[in-house]
Amino acid sequence: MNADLTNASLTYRLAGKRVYVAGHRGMVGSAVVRRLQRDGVEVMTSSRDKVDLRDSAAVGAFLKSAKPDVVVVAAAKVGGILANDTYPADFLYENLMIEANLIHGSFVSGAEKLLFLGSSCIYPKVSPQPIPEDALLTGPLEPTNEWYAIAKIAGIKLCQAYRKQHGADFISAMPSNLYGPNDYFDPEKSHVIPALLRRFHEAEQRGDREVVCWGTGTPRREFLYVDDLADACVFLLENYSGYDHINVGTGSDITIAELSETVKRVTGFSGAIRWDHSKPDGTMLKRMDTARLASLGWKSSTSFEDGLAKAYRWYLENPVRGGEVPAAAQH
Ligand code: GFB
Repeated sequence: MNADLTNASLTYRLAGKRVYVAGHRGMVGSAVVRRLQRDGVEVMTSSRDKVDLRDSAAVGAFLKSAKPDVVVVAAAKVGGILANDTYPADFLYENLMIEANLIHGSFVSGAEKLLFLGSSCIYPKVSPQPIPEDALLTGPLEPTNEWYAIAKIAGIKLCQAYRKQHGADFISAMPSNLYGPNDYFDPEKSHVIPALLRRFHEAEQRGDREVVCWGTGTPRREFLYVDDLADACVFLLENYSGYDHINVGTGSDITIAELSETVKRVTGFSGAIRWDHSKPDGTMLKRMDTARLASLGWKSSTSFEDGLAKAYRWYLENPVRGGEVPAAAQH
């Protein structure tokens, strides 16, 4: 195993390895599975009814018998700003359990490599823009998502601890706000893109005169298409072995008001937009510094217009999934 505590690049090939993707039914996990299968890599998954990822004995037994070479931790309890704020115990407890079980179990079962996925919400509420990796733990978190953020910070620290104590080649990547196929299109609990695609689409279908969006519309967000993240995951597994987590984003952001206008155009809604100021804005700025990943040799390739059109097409073609509660799914 690689015990490097600096940030080393390396060449590790996934070809011929057995890769376990935890959270394969979710948006991120399913994109990682698609990406690996495209390359002919052997992918393993576990079904929720057989292996509850919150159960350490079940996860330990599964990993001991499956013995994957590589593990991708794309499983998590996820949701948008209101879900995070409403269910703090679920977001903290479930995410701590899932990641601790998978990271420890992977170490015990002898995995050669592990990739843990977090979120840009790990950074302080007020951070330099764009946010560099070393802004972590330099200030207070955004209150609406501090529970999820604390769990994700613990996941980064677990990877670093297993590297430091045991020489395990466990790495972490922090994506910006994600969207794409297999997202969770719930009007209340989901993230802003699926929520707005659904709300504007349904309003257009009913012929409504207005659509309500949350907050003031002034916060800025950086949106990354999930297939680009999956590509970055493969890139990092093959080219990075280091102690520090790595930001994954596009390097550009837009206001929520601009996003709403774009969703309005894409869905063909012709009415007005009203802002509900009783709903939280969350953090105002969240664009990440992606220089470290760029210096390793990766950048995103899907334009926002293309990605949004693909996400909307997926929603139209998968109406049932639209309101379903997701299984363990990473966002
Ligand atoms: O996507 P979202 O829930 O995530 O909200 P966060 C982004 C912004 O969109 C906020 C506004 O300013 C919301 O007020 N917004 C407008 C809406 N209309 C809507 C709507 O209908 N639904 C939603 N959901 N938002 C999450 C964290 O924060 O980011 C998670 O809570 C995770 O922990 C995720 O890290 C990536 O960017 O505010």
